[in-house]
Amino acid sequence: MFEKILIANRGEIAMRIQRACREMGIKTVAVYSQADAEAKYVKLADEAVCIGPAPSSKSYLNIPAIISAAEVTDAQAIHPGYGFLSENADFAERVEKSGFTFIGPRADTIRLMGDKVSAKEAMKKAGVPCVPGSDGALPNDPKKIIETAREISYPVIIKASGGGGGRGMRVVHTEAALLNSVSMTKNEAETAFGNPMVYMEKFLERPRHVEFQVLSDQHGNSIHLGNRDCSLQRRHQKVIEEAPAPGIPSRVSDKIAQRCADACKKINYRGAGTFEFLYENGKFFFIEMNTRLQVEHPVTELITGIDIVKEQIKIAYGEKLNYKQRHIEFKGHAIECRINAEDSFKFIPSPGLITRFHLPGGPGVRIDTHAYGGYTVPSHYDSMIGKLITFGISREDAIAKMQIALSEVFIDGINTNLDLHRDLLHDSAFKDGGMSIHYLEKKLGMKS
Ligand code: MV4
Repeated sequence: MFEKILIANRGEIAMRIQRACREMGIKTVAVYSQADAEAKYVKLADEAVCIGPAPSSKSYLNIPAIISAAEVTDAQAIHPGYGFLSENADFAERVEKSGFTFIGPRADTIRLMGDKVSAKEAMKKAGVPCVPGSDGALPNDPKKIIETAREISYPVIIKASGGGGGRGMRVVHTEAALLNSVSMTKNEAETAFGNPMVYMEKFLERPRHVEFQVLSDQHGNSIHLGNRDCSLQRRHQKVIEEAPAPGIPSRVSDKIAQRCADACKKINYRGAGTFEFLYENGKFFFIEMNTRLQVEHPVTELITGIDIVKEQIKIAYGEKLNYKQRHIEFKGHAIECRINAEDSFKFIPSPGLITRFHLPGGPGVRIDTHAYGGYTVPSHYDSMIGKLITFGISREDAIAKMQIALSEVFIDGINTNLDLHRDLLHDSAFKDGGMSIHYLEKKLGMKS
């Protein structure tokens, strides 16, 4: 096994990856910006290297600084976590060219999935059901664009191939608006992603966001770990996730999950991955694939008992998966609340000193956080300061545990979104389960 891994990330996920390494007897190297010099994950690591000033462009996104840190500490592999460089194909390539193992898919796979047109094409070919839409990128010919939209039927959505995660999209309701929308989206895509390619899909009006977790080793074995419902979101930021997605017949979900695992085999995928789908009227439609560890991975860990980070490390080292699909058992229900340093209803970020900090506990309660009383939340990064995850034998049980856990949490000195979570855990639509991606924004009065 690797003797030493460098973790190219910060915050709760740096702590999470360290824990997996420690269990496996692997030494850890933390990298940190000047703003994170006093952070818990820096103190807990076996070694730590400062990689630059506070702005992430100069630190957590600084590829040469991170590779140098791996060189000076003799790390053998680099775990990128999520965000930052985790889906940067050039980073993965430079890591491997420098002689380190990138804990994630090969650079060409990251590149394939980063381009949404090629990702969709690859998945369609591999037998994964996709949203009906244009055959690849839209051509320049206005007649052909109009014809494609008529075939799909309105409303349609124009998406930038270089976008994803909600960036570079435009909904079109009428033919009168079509060509202008296409050219605006192209222009924005060129500016934002340096790639003007756009594609067209049928716009699904009230879908749920349901994703599937997969693991794929370097010996042709691929398994799925079931699904997660991530529909409760605001401005493309997930707020609460859960596994399994409530109310979806297991025969429908299992079939799609198996298609995802089979697709991994076909494209020779390596590592952990997530297939994102829209789910509407009982049907799944693939939209994007994420080639990284996701924030919400703990809900899957709790219902399967599998440590996804340890699996990532074993796969990267070249080990075979220890499980066949038939060994994966799904048990109970898990819910995750993302705790952010921001106002509960105005969503204004609230960095600063946490004066008092009390966490809940008890059976079925998991907390992934780097925060503590006396910690100062820096203003330079994402506002998420931790995740509260509960596991119960049923969804109702997981909800009850979350309600109790939320009633025990106490964070003073900064504003948090805990009151939003307290509200949502008593919301009758949430308790019923299966809300669409628009539910939270409607409830908050944002009119999507
Ligand atoms: C869609 C869609 C409706 N129809 N595609 C937004 C993020 C990106 N991953 C894809 N997104 C969407 N694609 C079709 N054909 C609606 C969304 C969407 C969305 C998707 C998942 C989670 C939250 C969302 C919020 C707004 C829109």
